[in-house]
Amino acid sequence: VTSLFENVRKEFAGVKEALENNDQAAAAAKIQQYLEKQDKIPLNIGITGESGAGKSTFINAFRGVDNRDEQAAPTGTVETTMEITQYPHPNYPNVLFWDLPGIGTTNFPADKYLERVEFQKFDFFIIISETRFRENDVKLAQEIQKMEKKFYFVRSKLDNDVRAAEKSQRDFSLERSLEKIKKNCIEGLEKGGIESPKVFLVSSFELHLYDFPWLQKTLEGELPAHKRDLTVLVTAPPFCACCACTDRT
Ligand SMILES: Nc1nc2c(ncn2[C@@H]2O[C@H](COP(=O)(O)OP(=O)(O)O)[C@@H](O)[C@H]2O)c(=O)[nH]1
Ligand SMILES: [Mg+2]
Repeated sequence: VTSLFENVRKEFAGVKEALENNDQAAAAAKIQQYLEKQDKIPLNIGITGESGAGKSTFINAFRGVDNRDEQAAPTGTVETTMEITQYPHPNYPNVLFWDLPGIGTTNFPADKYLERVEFQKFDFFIIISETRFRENDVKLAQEIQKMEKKFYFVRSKLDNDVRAAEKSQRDFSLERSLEKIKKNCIEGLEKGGIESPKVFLVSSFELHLYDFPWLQKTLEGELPAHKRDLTVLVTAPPFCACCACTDRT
């Protein structure tokens, strides 16, 4: 935070100087520069969950990349790599998705997981979970909450659930099936002490269906909020935010 204040102090010192010289164009240019820099503030999203839950496929789908593409995050194989790769958001290059290793794998046991993936690096998390609601998912959510970070809970592979329900229920109703799955996730998280969890039902193979459009919108809503947090931080006391003067008003 100190260095952040220092940077802003420097930015605004330039604006102040330009204004003192009656050079409004220069002052405007400095402010513009500052705003452009704000746009480049990265938002790091950790994509997490159990191995095989669909993390890499979700990242690919979100980016409009087919699993078979060369630039795709590798999918479907047994996780042997410990490498953590980042992929940029298609519309906001400053938003990065991090394809994290599966929780509960040998190298990343649940209790050491967040520490090993260096959770501090991430602004927030998306937990991906398939089929049944898992113990590890709750543990992860609890740990993330404890670290005072935010997360979304994505229940993946909805296409599979819907197909199975269609084939096995005489009185199949899509709406009821979706409601039941979502309720199960929300209740599981709430039982684990998670407050107002955000749960999205998604199929990475049929991205336009279910909750993905809502997820996308919600995520975009996080961007200005994330920046707003920083703006509050940089305009807060202890120094007068308008310039580099020493007035502590
Ligand atoms: N039917 C279906 N299969 C999926 C979906 N997402 C992932 N998969 C499959 O689930 C397997 C594991 O996916 P992957 O993305 O590698 O999981 P990760 O280990 O969490 O990264 C792969 O065979 C994917 O093709 C989905 O939305 N629907
Ligand atoms: Mg993967």
